[in-house]
Amino acid sequence: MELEEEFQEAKKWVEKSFDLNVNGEASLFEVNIRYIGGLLAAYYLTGEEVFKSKALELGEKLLPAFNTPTGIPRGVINLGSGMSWSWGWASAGSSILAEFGTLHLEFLHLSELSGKPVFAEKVMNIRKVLNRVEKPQGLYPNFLSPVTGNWVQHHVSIGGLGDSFYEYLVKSWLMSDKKDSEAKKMYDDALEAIEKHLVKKSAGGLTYIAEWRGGVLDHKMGHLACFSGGMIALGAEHAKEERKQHYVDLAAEITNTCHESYARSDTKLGPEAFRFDAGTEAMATRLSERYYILRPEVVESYMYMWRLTHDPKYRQWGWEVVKALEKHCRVEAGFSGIRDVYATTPTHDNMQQSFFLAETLKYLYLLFCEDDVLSLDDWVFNTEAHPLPVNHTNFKASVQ
Ligand code: DMJ
Repeated sequence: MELEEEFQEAKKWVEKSFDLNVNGEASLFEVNIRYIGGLLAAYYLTGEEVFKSKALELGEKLLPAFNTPTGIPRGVINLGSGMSWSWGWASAGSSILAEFGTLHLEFLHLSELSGKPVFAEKVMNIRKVLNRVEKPQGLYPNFLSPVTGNWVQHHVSIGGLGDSFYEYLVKSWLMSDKKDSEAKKMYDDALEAIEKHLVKKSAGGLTYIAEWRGGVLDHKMGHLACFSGGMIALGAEHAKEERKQHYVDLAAEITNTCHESYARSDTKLGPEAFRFDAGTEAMATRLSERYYILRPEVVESYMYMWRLTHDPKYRQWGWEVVKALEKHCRVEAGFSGIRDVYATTPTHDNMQQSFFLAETLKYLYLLFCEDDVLSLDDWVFNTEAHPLPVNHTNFKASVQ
């Protein structure tokens, strides 16, 4: 993006001020996707050693979280002391699917770059535990005990708490240059179960993915779940010939539903969650779900759909978002989330989340670029949109 000066400034900060021994509560998942993912991408895009060494140093600091009876990591870590524990709010000391299931891409790169198999071993073990445990109707619940390796609750969601686990299955396969067939099979099987049990069509013809609570459906879709249009589009190209068109259509339908959640608001930005019950379609019904915190998932799906189909509507939809962000979220110091997408003059939450730069703006930029800018043949985006290279050469060693 030619932001040379900003890059030099950030590099200097990483060199001099990035404190890896900070004492306090850090999320293993967030440290991995935001910091390690960001450092790895910066290394691969520039070749500057400082990013590689910081990523490896940080990776080592996460390893104590895996010292559990099953090897499923706990969610919280103190980088200074190496102590780790489970989130207080997660039932019965459980670990979260989207958290321990979203380490694979980065950890394989840490092994590649360091020559140390330990990182790859940790994530391959997670996969082993997941393959061993019985899955209700083929679905993956969101909470697993790191002590017993069993599910703690039967809540299934492709939105928050589940989301990027599924994304990392298909991306693990793509990042391995399509050699990691185990990841592909897990993805295919999971998607089949999701389609069978969670994908629904509203009376108004909108396709959505519901949540599952021990067999009972909650007809709600979170903004977070809107990444799934892009994920299914990404996988569609590589599906069996007879299923390809089906998945392209499903991806397009889900992306269209997410666009509707934006189009039906006054601000043209979408709510945190929208529902399909009691006559409601693609709108938030609860006051507490009306906010927009600059999340990327909808434009992320526009970007993948654009690259897959080149249908100009995805660029038009992306442009609607650009205009809405300018109108409602731009503030003096940057961009802010808003409290109610249905308000004519929404109030700001005074927060610019880091994923706004890492993801929302990056996906918008890529939506309007040529396809060879970070080509999907050569790069996979981690769940924070940090690009990691596809391993076209010697991946085999690290996935066995
Ligand atoms: C990001 O931090 C990541 O995409 C994560 O996987 C879930 N969503 C947030 C942004 O909404």
